[in-house]
Amino acid sequence: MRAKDVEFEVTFVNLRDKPDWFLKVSPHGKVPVLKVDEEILFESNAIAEFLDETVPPRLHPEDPLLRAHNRAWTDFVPTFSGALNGIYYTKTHEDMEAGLAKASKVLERLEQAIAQGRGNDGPYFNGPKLSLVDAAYAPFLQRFVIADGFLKTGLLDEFPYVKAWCDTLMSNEIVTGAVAPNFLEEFYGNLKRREFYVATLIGDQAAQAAE
Ligand SMILES: N[C@@H](CCC(=O)N[C@@H](CS)C(=O)NCC(=O)O)C(=O)O
Repeated sequence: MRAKDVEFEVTFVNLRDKPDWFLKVSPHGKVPVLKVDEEILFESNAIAEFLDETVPPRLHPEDPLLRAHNRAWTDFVPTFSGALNGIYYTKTHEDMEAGLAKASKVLERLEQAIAQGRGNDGPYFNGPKLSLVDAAYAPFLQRFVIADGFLKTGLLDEFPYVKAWCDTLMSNEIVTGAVAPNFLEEFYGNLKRREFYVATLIGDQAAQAAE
């Protein structure tokens, strides 16, 4: 919606204390949901595709074959996000290292997709413009980059195409500004509450600066 410059209202939901109105409208009790007049849509991809069909400019490629490729890579997002989360949603340094090894294999597949399958020079997945597949990956990269600022795994340095793509996404305010105003505070708070290893590296100064 930010990329399409459409007027909208956003309500951020505390997922640790889901309000009743939210539980009534969200079939799985998950975010995001989109209310269009009286109609409720859920599931990120369904919402994104609906918006793309109804609000210009088109963010999916016009070419059906390319669009199918993009959708296939968007379907890979749960594997990708699981791999990245598997690095910093860990309780010990050893588990973090194990997560890192698994994530490398997943990132290698994405690296190949960008290096060989993408068929353009970037900097976004489909070339010069942000598209839906970019928007699908960006939130997970954004969170990983923050966590990796503390873990300093250097993982992305091993995958130059993914790294360049990530840098492009993270320098686009349309992408990075889509989070709640207290996002950092919540993000650090979540890591600390769940006693993840990375939380031990987040100094009080960084946590306070986020508040
Ligand atoms: N496949 C869904 C996944 C949605 C999802 O897992 N949302 C998480 C936050 S990213 C959530 O709401 N979790 C709360 C819960 O499961 O209680 C989508 O893409 O919309």
